[in-house]
Amino acid sequence: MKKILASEITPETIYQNRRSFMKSAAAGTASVVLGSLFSIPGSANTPSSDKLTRYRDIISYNNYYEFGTSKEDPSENSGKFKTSPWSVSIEGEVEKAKTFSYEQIIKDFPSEERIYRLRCVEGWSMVIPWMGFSLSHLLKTVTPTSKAKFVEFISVYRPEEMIGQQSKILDWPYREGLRLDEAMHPLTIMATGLYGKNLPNQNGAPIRLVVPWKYGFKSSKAIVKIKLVEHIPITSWMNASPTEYGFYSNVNPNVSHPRWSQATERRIGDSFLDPRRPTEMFNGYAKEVSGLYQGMDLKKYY
Ligand SMILES: Nc1nc2c(c(=O)[nH]1)N[C@H]1C(S)=C(S)[C@@H](COP(=O)(O)O)O[C@H]1N2
Ligand SMILES: [Mo]
Repeated sequence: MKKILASEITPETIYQNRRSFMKSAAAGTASVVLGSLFSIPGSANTPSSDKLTRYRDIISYNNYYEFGTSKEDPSENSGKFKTSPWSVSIEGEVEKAKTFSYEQIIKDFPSEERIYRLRCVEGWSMVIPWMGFSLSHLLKTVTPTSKAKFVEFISVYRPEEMIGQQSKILDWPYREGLRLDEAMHPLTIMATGLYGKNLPNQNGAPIRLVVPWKYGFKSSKAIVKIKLVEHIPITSWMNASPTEYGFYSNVNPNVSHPRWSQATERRIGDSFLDPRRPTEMFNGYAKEVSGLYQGMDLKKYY
């Protein structure tokens, strides 16, 4: 047998081996399990048959302004960030506000694999095997009131540990928002890991949002508070540049950003000789989510 060098054992190798093992172990009895776990469209696979982005690219090419504005800053500056203890409070227009410890979340809401493409408005994309669970499960436990129309996501504010928060590049803490029905959609997840491991700090540890049909910036990292509200929230990006960033931010090849075309994208890991790939409407989830925007002018509500 060929000896495998330690340097050849990448997270991808381990992950792929474990996946094929789980698949064969499940093959006999799993129709029930698979039926329930993977019944959500797109939950088991990306809409296209895209190759997974390499682990080392996913953890070294990041946007996370709390740790600096260039792509390598988050991996270089987030090593000392403390993700334990951690808790997430859910409050606002709810019957019973709650604060969950990270451990409680892991126990109450089992994570499953979701392979989603993350497309940044800057024009690049990755294919990431997330571990996570539908946000709707978490929101149902607090029972939103009839006034709850939007959900606000507030990331951690800790300038002593987050060097980027020492300057006013954004109005800290980072804030994002969704309409309640978008937040309740089964494709919207709270992610706790990737490649079968806990989230690295630079990818939003210990827990982040992932909304696969919206641009990457809607997927907030290091969330500490989720607030259900009656009125449309102002997000950090809208506040920084209202002409460039709207509330909806759905992936849409037909509506361009003032600085970057949204018609095509460069897949991270491709060579610069490879052609850019066409961007898909709603990042490939048109079938699942276009109903949420029936009758809306998506050029106006960008
Ligand atoms: N708290 C916080 N969340 C954030 C950001 C950020 O600066 N701060 N950047 C966003 C942007 S612009 C993108 S493209 C994605 C990148 O996620 P990734 O680094 O895991 O690929 O995170 C989003 N979430
Ligand atoms: Mo982004």
